[in-house]
Amino acid sequence: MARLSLPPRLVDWTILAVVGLEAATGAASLLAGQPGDAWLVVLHGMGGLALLVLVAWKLRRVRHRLRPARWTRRVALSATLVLVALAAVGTGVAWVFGGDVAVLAWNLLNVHVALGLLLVPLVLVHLRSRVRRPTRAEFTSRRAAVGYLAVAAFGTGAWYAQRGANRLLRTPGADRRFTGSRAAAGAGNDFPATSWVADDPPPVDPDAWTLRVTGAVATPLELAAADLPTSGGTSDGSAGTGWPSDERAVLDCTSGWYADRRWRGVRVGDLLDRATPAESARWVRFTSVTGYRWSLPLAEAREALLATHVGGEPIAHGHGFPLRLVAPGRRGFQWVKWVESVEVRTDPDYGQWLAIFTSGFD
Ligand SMILES: Nc1nc2c(c(=O)[nH]1)N[C@H]1C(S)=C(S)[C@@H](COP(=O)(O)O)O[C@H]1N2
Ligand SMILES: [Mo]
Repeated sequence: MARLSLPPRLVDWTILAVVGLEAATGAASLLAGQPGDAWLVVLHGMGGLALLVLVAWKLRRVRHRLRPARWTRRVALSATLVLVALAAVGTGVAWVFGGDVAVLAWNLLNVHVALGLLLVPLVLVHLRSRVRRPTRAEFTSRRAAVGYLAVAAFGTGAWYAQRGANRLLRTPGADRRFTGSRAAAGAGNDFPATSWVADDPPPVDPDAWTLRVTGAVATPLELAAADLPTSGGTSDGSAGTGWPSDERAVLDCTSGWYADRRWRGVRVGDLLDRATPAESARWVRFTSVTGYRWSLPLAEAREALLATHVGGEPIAHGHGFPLRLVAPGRRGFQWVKWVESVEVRTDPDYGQWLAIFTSGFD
């Protein structure tokens, strides 16, 4: 492999490009909820494995600088960078093979994300120390072509080898969803209760709680808990109103687990029909008693559920009693719990990206 190496400057620039690719695909994978997004996660895995080759080439070239006698602050930073990069790839690989090590309150996937986030500033600082642009001749050389082929072949080959080994050995990583999440055991309410950051409200008193439907609607609504349908209706909504509705959907948390459940509740479209959205309506925003919120495009929101039940049981407090959003095809962090407000909007809500981090702090 060493003999296939890219020209030195190309190694450096390619490491930079691949770290950028990993950051982008890693971030995007947190939003990936549809099977059509699976390629993002595959590319992320192949890129991470390819990084191993590039780092090996790089280390071969600079290892003489890592002798303790010659350590400067800059070398220490570079050594940290290498360790963080290898740890990021290592935790990713360990996760894929079903590794289950908890570091304080964090699982391997959380640690992987944190290392990945740390890598970006480290690379940027490192970049300031020595940037030399590759020449055109280096780029178009035969050596470059061979080197890139070797990188791509290793990333792809190692990824398929990983998948084969996982299946063959039936590791706990073998039944991952395309997102990388593993099945949470249990039925009904028996799956992890998670908050994105700090949300931890006291139990919602159903007698004091109401659901408001407001915004760009002809008839704003206010429903009490007793007004929510809990039984009757049909599973597919075919018998007219579809109130209440049933749906099987997968709650897939970005911290690496998923729960496949039947949910029962109010189809948002049925709720909106009662309120009559304006012509200009485009978005529907769901807000929790904690201020946590998320919005969906109108057509998608109509298909979502506001669930009162999971697997035949009333939804427990930890999972969002009395009402939680079930947004099939969306990631868990978008499934707002303890919903008290549905607002029909004409424009998107960019502030939601901040609210999911800050809600619960007060
Ligand atoms: N109000 C509110 N809703 C929330 C969250 C939160 O922090 N606050 N966390 C989200 C995240 S990150 C996930 S994965 C799911 C978890 O749902 P569960 O606790 O029922 O498993 O709820 C989502 N809904
Ligand atoms: Mo989550």
